[in-house]
Amino acid sequence: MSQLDLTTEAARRRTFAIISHPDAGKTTLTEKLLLYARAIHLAGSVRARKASRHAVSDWMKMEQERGISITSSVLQFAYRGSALNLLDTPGHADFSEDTYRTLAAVDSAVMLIDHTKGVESRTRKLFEVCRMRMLPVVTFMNKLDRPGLDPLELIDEVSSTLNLKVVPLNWPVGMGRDFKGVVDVKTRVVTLFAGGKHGQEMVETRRIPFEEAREEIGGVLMEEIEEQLDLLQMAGDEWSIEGFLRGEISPIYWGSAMTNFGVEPLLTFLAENAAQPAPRTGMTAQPKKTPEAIIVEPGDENFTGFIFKIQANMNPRHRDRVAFMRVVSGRFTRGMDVRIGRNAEKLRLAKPHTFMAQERSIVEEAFPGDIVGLYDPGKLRIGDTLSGSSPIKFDGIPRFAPEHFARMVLKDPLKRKALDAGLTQLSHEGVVQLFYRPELGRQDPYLGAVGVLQFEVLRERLRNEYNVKADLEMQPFRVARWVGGSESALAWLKKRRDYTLVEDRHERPVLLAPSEWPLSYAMRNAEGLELYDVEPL
Ligand SMILES: Nc1nc2c(ncn2[C@@H]2O[C@H](COP(=O)(O)OP(=O)(O)OP(=O)(O)O)[C@@H](O)[C@H]2O)c(=O)[nH]1
Ligand SMILES: [Mg+2]
Repeated sequence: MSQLDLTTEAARRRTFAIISHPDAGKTTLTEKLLLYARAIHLAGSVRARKASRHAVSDWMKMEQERGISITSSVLQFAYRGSALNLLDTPGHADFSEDTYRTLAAVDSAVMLIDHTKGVESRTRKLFEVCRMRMLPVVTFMNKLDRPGLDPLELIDEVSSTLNLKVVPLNWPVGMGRDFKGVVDVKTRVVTLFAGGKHGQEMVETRRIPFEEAREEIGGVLMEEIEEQLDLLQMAGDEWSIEGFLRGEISPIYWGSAMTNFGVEPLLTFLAENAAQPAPRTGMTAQPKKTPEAIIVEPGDENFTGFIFKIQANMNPRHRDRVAFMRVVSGRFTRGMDVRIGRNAEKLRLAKPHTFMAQERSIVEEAFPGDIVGLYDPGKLRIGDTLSGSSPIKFDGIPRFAPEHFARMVLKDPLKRKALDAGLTQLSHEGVVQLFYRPELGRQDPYLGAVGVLQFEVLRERLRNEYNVKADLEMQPFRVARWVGGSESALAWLKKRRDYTLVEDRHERPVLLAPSEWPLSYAMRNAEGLELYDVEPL
């Protein structure tokens, strides 16, 4: 393949995640974007999840029963000449680790705001992660089919709580039962919506000039809108695509994922303007050579990618393990040999595939920005870098310190082996983190989670997938810190009986404590002690 083809293919890619507080409508919107890209024919209402048709991206049994998203799912589709990779993320705080990892794999984010509620707490946290990574963020005000906040006040709230410049690119015509359409802020062309079979099918749209809409819809509403648009023009921030791509300005679209009103303008914006694949920084990782800092560009000929998520048993009929890889540079081809940066081991990528929720199809090739599923023979870890030539390591994906701890108590002692296998596998997926007690070796580890629901997922999956019934025994710890710094500080901690020291998956010391207090005591008394709340990479 020529350099030109590679660059063209990379430039077509748009890889983005949808983020928000729980229940703002991410999964519903995901489905509607697919509907409008004609990747599915009929949308299954998320609300009717308990019935037979489930939302395409909520495939796990628990997700379907509870109607919430637990893990991120990947969907790939084409629209207007662009190749889109969409990642639907869980909003629930207990699964935020999964969302943080997903944000490491995308180039833009769509932030959903329920306009009846404004900026909610999880949205704020997730936006901060986007800002840390300087991701461009598109805002979608959702649920306009219900009465909500005054649009001008709402954009003010977004701007001030997130400390972000926002620029509406369209504007709602009415809301609630009177939500009739949207006006393009620049051209003032009004798009009116009708029909749509309660969101199952695309809506009928009609585009008319502002003046015509004034006659049709009624003077009062259109006059109010005209005033708002004039006000925006005078007092609002100016739109700039460069500012958006730098993560400084967020464009705002309005609509209803449920009724499909306003979904198409958002999709068009994403296909045309969402960020193209970005370069990535890392280090060379050739054995016995001094590592050097590198920047890998999407157009670099050598294939590179990294693993941001591992999921076992996606298909209950095959006990398989899938690693989700984001392509960073070069052209990926089926069956190619790569090296893992962590240990320079060689790996053949035999059966790569793309996703449409649980539907998968084999891919022959993939380009920068694409998300590819790899069959993992148990050799890959979250954060691993793969390279087509000499091994390299991209900057890793951090793990956050857990805040809840438990151990598993087996009901049937003969299932010990199955339990160990399940725990190891599920921890590689990031379902929970394992902490080993040095005196017990690899047996009976402590389990750590950022949110308690992670434990429920663990127990459920152990039962369904490993046929292991076990009870959780909660542990009194609330804080975990990775221990670094001087040897003498570590020795100080080890000598004192009142500190619980365990080991993480890489045999690194981790301190567990019931509160922050013992940590500050240790910091004051153990010279040279360093404690980290994000895993050292
Ligand atoms: N009225 C109205 N309801 C909506 C709209 N979009 C989504 N909903 C409803 O809001 C609820 C939550 O929708 P989901 O799409 O599951 O929300 P989510 O953000 O994916 O939720 P989590 O993944 O659990 O964080 C469902 O009952 C949807 O039917 C909308 O535009 N209007
Ligand atoms: Mg969801």
